[in-house]
Amino acid sequence: KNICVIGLGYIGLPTAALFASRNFEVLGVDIDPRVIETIRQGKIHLEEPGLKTLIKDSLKKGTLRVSSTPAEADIFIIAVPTPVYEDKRANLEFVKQAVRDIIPFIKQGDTMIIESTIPPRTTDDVIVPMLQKAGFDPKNNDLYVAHCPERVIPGKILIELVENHRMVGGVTREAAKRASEVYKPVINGKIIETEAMVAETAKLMENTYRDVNIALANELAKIAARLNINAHEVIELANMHPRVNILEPGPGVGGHCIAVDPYFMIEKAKDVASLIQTARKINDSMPTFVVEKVKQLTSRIANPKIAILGLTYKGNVDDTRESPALTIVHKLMTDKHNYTVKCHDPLLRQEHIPLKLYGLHEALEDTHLALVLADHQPFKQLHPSVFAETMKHPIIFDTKNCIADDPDITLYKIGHLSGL
Ligand code: SAJ
Repeated sequence: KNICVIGLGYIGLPTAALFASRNFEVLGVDIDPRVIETIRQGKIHLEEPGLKTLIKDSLKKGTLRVSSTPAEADIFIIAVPTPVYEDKRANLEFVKQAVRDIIPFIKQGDTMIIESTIPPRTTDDVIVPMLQKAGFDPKNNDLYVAHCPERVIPGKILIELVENHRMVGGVTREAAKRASEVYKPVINGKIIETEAMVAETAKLMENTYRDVNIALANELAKIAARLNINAHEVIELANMHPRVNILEPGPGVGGHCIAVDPYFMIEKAKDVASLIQTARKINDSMPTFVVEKVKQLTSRIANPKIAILGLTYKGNVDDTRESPALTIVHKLMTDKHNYTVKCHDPLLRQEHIPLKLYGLHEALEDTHLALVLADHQPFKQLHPSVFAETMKHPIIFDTKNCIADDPDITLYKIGHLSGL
């Protein structure tokens, strides 16, 4: 069977590669000519373990081709981004454009799958009417339309793409069945057939659940700071209860999913989505909380120098989208206290980020405070002597609970700010 995948980002590219590796004929389409050029050269524009090899092999075998324009296929998979407008409503323009772009190539009996995250009811209320206008009748199965959200975690995409359970939400029962058959040959997890609007909402609630629970951990960190209690120890002990699982506090919630998806729920029922809105506010307040604590920690120092360790939205990824670390760096750089800020991130390359990057020693040298904002593996393995030998006064503020304590350093953690 022929598959046309629209959008070759974090989801579309691994999806195209997976199908191509299982000998489907796959055409990957992206509007960005640089993406197409890079892939044609056997390279990729994003870091993900195992992906480069998979793509190289499929290009060599000829099962994967890439292009700037779609072509006829039996199955169309849309995996384009859904950004948010300034007011946080979903911007569906890329999704709608992808539908418009493939309409000339769709024929009766084809399957069309939307993997992009979209607000509840979008498949039925926005996508289906577009197809009806173009002369199709998906409600009567002349075209099989389904929403099949992805659930993969960056850093483990190729594993989770195969192993995770998958929900396929059809506009009709038959559409769900067809979509489920698309994934069956490549997925080990269960495939559950449902309605499009249930799949849309379930996907959003997964990320909202995580956002709300991280907010709870962050609120605990703030309360613990006020009361001089070690929140990390509280969490460890509370989580020994068989039905409790408090997540980890941190510098805020970043990435393109958890910091964004809850707004898609809010926009559809703002007056009743109060917990979800509060959770967003708490998580968005964390960069300010971190900066306040940095101010307290450096209050006796004139022109404090700060080393930032980690700029990505979480550990072991090269993605800075919605990263709270960037908000924190910006706040520090524009603060009246005249902070000198030197950033280090072993996962980022200079050309990908407008901030100047320093090597670890250069960043730490002569600084008063090291602020850890991502739990990259190399940071977890740092020997405390690295801080002790390079810094003026080795004070470390670890917002990701990843640095080992040691008598040679003064270590503060986001959930354990004793004395502040
Ligand atoms: N974070 C915390 N404390 C925690 C866990 C995470 O502060 O205890 C922060 C992280 O540092 C990061 C943010 O939350 O800034 C999000 O990270 P994440 O690892 O929780 O999730 P993502 O955004 O990388 O991927 C999520 C996943 N969703 C769920 O776990 C419910 C993934 O399975 C989804 O496929 C993905 O969103 C998506 O694309 O929707």
